[in-house]
This record gives sequence, structure tokens and C-alpha cells, in this order.
Amino acid sequence: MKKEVLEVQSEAIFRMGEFLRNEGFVELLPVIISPLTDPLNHSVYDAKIPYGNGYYSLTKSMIFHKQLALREYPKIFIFSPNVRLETEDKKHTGRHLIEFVQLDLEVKDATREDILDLVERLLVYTMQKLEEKFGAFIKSVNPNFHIPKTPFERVKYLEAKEKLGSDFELLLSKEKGDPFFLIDIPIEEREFYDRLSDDGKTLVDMDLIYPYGFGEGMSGGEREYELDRIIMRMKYKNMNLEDWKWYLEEVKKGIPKSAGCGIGIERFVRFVLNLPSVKDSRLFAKLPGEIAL
Ligand code: ASN
Repeated sequence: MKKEVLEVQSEAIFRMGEFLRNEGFVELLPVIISPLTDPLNHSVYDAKIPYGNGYYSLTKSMIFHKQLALREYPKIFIFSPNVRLETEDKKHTGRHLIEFVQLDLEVKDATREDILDLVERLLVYTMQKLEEKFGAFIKSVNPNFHIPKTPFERVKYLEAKEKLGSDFELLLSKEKGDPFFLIDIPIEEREFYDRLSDDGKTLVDMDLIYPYGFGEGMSGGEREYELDRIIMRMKYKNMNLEDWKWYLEEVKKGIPKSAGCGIGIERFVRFVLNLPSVKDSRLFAKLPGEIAL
């Protein structure tokens, strides 16, 4: 690995944290094991550790801990290590590692639009700082590098699918020169915790899609926070409510209304440096289907 890649990654982490602190966020420590973690919307192998009378799961995302942490502080972020034991068919996507880090953030009482605006400014700020310090290197590996204009384009999921067919995300990712947001993702494509729109079919959520065919680099949305709606959404996913007692107990006590997102660090560095794969953007990269250091 080029030493410059590590320097860019290190600077990106520093500048992202700096930006969020200046916006009034506090950084929390990551949670690595918990009986409660993200169910995800696709299946991965179990990463559970038996312990005492029960078990711990390795964190797939800190979504629920973010919601609970907002009881203590209204704007939070974590550089959160996630373990998702993806199936081998994801080995060659260039986008999947079974251990990765996302910058996970959540804001009490925020709307999706607040988070879109925050993410645009966060990415632009970080890219400007990277350009100031590493401009010559970045342009030598990524001649297309430029600071994207804000606001980023918002593309509605169902409209794009109707126009371009089921491969629309990859087509748009290859065709566009700048990152854009995919919004209003259908309920069946997502987990239960992103908020359902009044249309009953799509969510108040978003993905950030990078250009160069690199695809998704961030996802998030407004959240469900009311018990009856959460139970309805779990039932829609055929989830066993008994398995979710940890979460439902907390929801009964009350969790704040919020919105937030998670930005993949390895994918961001891959985008900035136009790297062939996310595996080139960190040390000790672990691809799906492989055992590696
Ligand atoms: N971190 C994401 C979010 O905040 C969730 C995820 O990683 N699946 O929505």
C-alpha cells in the first residue's frame, strides 16, 4: 500500500472529526459487542459470541446505540468499526469488506434535509482539506478529482428505476461526475428503523452514491421512534418481537426523534483516490470469503 493512501485516510478522519466538533457534535467511543445490533436488510453470516447465559453480537452498525445516546447529548458521532460477515459472492464488488469503519452520526430532532446538508458540507470541507495538503498526489492518481458543487443532486429511487431499469444505481454511478443522493427508497429495500413516508411505500431516507461506478458510500434517514410504528415495521419484516426485547424495552421508555447516517471511511478514501477497490484503502483489509490478517 502506498504510504500516501494512509496519510490521506488519516487526514480525512482528522478533518471529519474536526468539522463535526465545530458543528457542536461530541465523539463517542464505539460499541463493539452488544446483544443489540443492526439486523441489516440482507443476510450475512452470524457473528455471535456465546457469553454467560446469553450471547453478544459483533456490531453491524451502531444505529440503536446512536438513538439511545441522543438521550444524553443531541449531536453525536462515532468512528465505528463494523463487522458484517458478508457472503462470498460479494468478494469482487470492490465495495465490500467484512470489517470496515463508518463515521456514524445522529442528530436529535433533525430532518433528512438537515442531514443531507450536513453531509454535503462535511464531504466538501474534508475534500478541500485533503486537496490543500495532498493535491498533487490526489490528482496524480485521480485526474478527475474536483470539489463537488452543493447542493448534490437528489434522485428519487422509484423515478430512476422506472426510467433506467433495475440496474439504475450502477448506471447513474457510472454516468455522473459527482456524488449524488438517492432518496425515497422503497420500504422493502431497507431496515425497519428508517421512517416510513406518508405514502406508506417509501422511506424518508437516503444513500449517497459516488461516481466512477463506485456506488453507495453512505446511508441514513429519519428514524422511527414511536413504539406502535416500530412494532408495525418489525411485523412487516416478519421479525420475532421476542428477539428484540432489548430494543423494545428502551423504546417504551422513550427514544428521541432523530435523523442520521453512516459514511463508510474506506469507500470515501477509495472515491477520493480513485482506488480499484476498498481493499486498497486500509491496512489489514478483509474481503468477503477470505481469512486474512
Ligand atoms: N449507519 C447507518 C445509518 O445511520 C445504518 C447502517 O449502517 N446500516 O442509517
